[in-house]
Amino acid sequence: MGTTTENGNAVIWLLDRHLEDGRGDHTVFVDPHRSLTYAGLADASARFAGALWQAGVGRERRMVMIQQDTIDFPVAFLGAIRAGVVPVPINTLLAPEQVAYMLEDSRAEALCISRACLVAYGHVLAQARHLRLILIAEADGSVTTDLPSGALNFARFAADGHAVPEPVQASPDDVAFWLYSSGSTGAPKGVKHVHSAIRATADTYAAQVLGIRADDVVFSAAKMFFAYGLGNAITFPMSVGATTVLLPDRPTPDSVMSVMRAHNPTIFCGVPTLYAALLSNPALGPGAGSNRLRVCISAGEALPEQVGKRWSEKVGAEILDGIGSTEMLHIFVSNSPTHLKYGTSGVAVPGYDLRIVDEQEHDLPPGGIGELLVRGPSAAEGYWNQRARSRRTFQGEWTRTGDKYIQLEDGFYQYQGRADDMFKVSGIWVSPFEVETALISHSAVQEAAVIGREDAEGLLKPMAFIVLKQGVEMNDELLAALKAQVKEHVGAWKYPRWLEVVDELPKTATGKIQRFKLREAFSHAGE
Ligand code: 3UK
Repeated sequence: MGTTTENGNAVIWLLDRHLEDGRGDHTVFVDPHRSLTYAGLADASARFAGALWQAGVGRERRMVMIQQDTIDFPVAFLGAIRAGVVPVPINTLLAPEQVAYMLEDSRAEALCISRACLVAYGHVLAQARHLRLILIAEADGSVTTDLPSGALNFARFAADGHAVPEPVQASPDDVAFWLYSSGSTGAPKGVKHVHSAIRATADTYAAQVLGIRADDVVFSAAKMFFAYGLGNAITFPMSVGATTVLLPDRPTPDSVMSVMRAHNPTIFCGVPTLYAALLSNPALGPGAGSNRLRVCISAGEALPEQVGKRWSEKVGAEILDGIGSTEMLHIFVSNSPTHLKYGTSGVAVPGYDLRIVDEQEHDLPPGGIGELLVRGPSAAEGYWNQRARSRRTFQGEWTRTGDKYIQLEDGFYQYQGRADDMFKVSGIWVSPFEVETALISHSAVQEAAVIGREDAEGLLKPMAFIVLKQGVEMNDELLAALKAQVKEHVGAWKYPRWLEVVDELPKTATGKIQRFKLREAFSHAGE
């Protein structure tokens, strides 16, 4: 029919617009080895897009990214979107089995992986059936020749690409990228996000809550492979032509403060565990090392009230706690600089509507505890190849969060825990089920149950209850072996910080472990 429609490819608004508006020479990303301007990023991502096509990776094919936070991350992510290839950033700390699952589930044809991540996953890549392009990115962007067989160097690959003249024609409803989200049971789900969702998070949260400006310098300790870090470090600064500072390594109090001192960011983004760790560091002072810090944000799990208050006193900048999810892409309930109450998640972000419902789906009046439902422009299109779970989570315009909330008399929303048994450690999901599975796979363990228990800071950490096999005695060696088992099989941050040997676990008549009983007895602060 030959109708011309506007190109809804997210890269046009997020990136190419800045060149047309004369901001091409502004710095967009800085990492420990390199920096890149908007014009440089436009060129690098257009070449990367062209190189993907030259390599035969077509539209709608998936490209998994196991990348540290360096300049190559946005080059790959935005280059893929420019080409119509679907980038799928995944957590760089996952156990090899989980990476194998995601490569298989997504049927990814391409993979970008940081050199530092290669050791852990080398054998997984060799077995991934659908991969036909593996790109190894060096931390400093150098061209190296020491590569596993069949793999190519990222920098060389991108440099050799013929830049695509313009982003592939896309509808605002076309799927632009995926992120994996884990649930309480079953395998992780590929969450499909559309092109227009990217701008939607910038127009709502970034513009109206953060009030982000062109002269802001953002530092997100939360990595870009999380929806949280992706929005903080790519979408929000790029929505206004601002700058992002990247830290490829693990964010420790020391590494975070050295970035703060070196780059003086105006906006800092972290998870509650990191704020708590920074507060116990004696070197923490005004601005956390930055001479122009204006606001901080926290998400991933609830920010304990005392952490927020102590930070605000000591650092002189507020932390805006807000709840977001992979399904909604970013934060949809938040505190703001002008409307803030520590110990709550704030109020609905402009552009989003909320409901709190009981088990019969009836709306509850303020003061009632129920499940939080949200409606807004950044909701995902659904889960990849998981119709039943998509139908349960995405109900028409409303997305079920699985979180219990209460609306206080003053209008603020307060988190009350998960509707199921999942909990977060350092902002990352822990499913009791997967930790239990790892424990049980040890020959000494008969049964296991895992709950989240508050540590001295009021932050959740895994606690395990185990029934040992007959004749087995607990000792230091076994304890260490069980922790190692969890670290190795499900992820380093998920190991139980406390381990209690019990004679039996509380169970229902049908044999389901009653974790809530253990929580009632043990979830208070431990030593
Ligand atoms: C929990 C919170 C209390 C809550 C995320 C910001 O965390 C993000 O996405 P995930 O898919 O997890 C979503 C779940 O995490 N949660 C997140 N923030 C808070 N609970 N207070 C909070 N402030 O259970 C939610 O359902 O990993 C966070 C932006 C984008 C994100 N994807």
